[in-house]
Amino acid sequence: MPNVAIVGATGAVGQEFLKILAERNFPVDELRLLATKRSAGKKINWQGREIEVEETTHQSFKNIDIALFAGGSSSTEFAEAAVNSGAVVIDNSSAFRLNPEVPLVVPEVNPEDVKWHKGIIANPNCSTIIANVALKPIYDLAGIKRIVVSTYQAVSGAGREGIEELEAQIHAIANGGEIVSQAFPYQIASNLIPRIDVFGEGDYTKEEWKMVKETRKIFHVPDMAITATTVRVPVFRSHSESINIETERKVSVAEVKAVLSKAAGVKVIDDPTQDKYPMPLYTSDTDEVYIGRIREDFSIANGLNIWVVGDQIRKGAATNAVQIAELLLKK
Ligand code: 2RA
Repeated sequence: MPNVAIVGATGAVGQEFLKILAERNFPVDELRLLATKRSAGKKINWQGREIEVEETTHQSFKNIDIALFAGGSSSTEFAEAAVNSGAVVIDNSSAFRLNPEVPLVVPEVNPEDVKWHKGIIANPNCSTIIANVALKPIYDLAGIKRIVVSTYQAVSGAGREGIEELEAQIHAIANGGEIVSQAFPYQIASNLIPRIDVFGEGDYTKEEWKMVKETRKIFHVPDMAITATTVRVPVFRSHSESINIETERKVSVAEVKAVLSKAAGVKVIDDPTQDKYPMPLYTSDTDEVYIGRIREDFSIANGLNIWVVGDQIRKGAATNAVQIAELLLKK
């Protein structure tokens, strides 16, 4: 059984790693929990074991086979040390995602890319993973000419701080109190913020470029026509995405529903007569990517509109990383 380390074990994604490793019965011999100095010494119970959180150092990875990095700056600081110690790093930060030497993997889309890793495998951005799981069956069915995606991203994407900030602001609005905004540039309660991460080329944000560039890399289509607008919404967990797709080949809505219904990792909830469609309140804490509102886009010859929702911390981060670890074990 592999020895596993979790770097960033006390954060939102790190905590989810613990839950998912247990739920999926991932075989673990030693589990080493690593975090910043501030969290060192904390005791965490996992599967009947009491494990003390240690400060991450360059020496933390001795005898570790798989190192799950939850994200953030620790990846650039410690991933190389983990690889040099012989571990395979599965990294949830954006540090290595576009590095041509590093596979970027969504197990439902490009599992074969795990095979050529050189020590690091990158876990894609949360909104990219959720979109890509939904796009793959349509890509295989009809080819894709162009994608226009608009996201409605939960505060969990900004980690524990984001979740606590929305909670505090809702409380302040209800009880009268000061609204403090630190995790986000503006008040998020009762608001939408059409800016996630920093602005970059062409006035698109880094989050928008992640969706474009990561999707191209995962699908191995470097010139895929894709554009994105990413928006933070006052929802705790689960990102939602409106995706407009122009397919290469004309397909009926019935055909699309049929392939999506059978696709790995997907659950279709789509019954307008019963008012059924996916919503973030009900998809949180689950691993599937939910798809509904599947309609023809009548404004173009081969157009489709779909509505996609997935738990950002699970399939958008921790579950996808653990699935990559499972592929590694199979390999
Ligand atoms: C967000 N994409 O939602 C980020 C998290 N990886 O902010």
